[in-house]
Amino acid sequence: MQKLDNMNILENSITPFLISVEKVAHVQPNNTIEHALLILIKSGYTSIPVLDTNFSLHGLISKAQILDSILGIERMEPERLQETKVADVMTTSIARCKDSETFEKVLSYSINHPFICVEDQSGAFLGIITRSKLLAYLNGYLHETKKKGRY
Ligand code: 4BW
Repeated sequence: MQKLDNMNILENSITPFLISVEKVAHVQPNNTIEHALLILIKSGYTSIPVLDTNFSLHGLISKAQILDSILGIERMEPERLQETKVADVMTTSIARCKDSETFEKVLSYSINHPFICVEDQSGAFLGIITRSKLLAYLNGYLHETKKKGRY
C-alpha cells in the first residue's frame, strides 16, 4: 500500500489497489449461464467479469441478470440455464480504465460501480479495483491526516 504522508493522494497510481487477474472470479462468454451461476454462488460475489481465453474483457455477469433471464411469464424456466450462453445475458456496459489511470478517476468511478476493471495499454485485462479497497485506503489516509492535525 502507498505511503499515507503523500498529500497528493488524488494523483496516486492505482496499481497498489489492483486485485490481480488470477484472484478474480470470472467466466467466459461461451460458458452456459448455469456454469456462471455456480461460479457466482461458490465465490459469493454478486457480479463478476466475463473474459475470453486471451484474457480480453467482454462484459460483466450478475446473479440478478441470470435469474431475470430464466424468468418465464408464469414460472421460472430453469431449463434455460443450460441452453443460454453468458454472452447472451451479460452486460457490456463496464466500468473500465487503463493501469495508468489515477486514484481520483477510479474513486469517482467507484461511486456508481462496486468494482472497476483495469486493462493494460494493449487492452489485456489485469484485474479489478474494488470500492472497499479504495475506501479502506481513504479511511486510513483521513485518520493519519487528522492525527497530524492537518484538518
Ligand atoms: O467472498 C468474499 N470475500 C470477502 N472478503 N468479501 C466479500 C466477499 N463477497 C462479498 N464481500 C463483501 C466485500 O466487502 O461484500 C461486498 C459486496 O460484494 P459484491 O461486489 O456485491 O459481490 C464486497 O465489496 P468489495 O470488496 O468492494 O467488492 C466489490 C465488488 O467487486 C463485489 C464483486 O462484484 C466484485 N469482486 C470483488 N472481489 C472479487 C470480485 N469479483 C470477482 N473476483 C473477486 N476476487
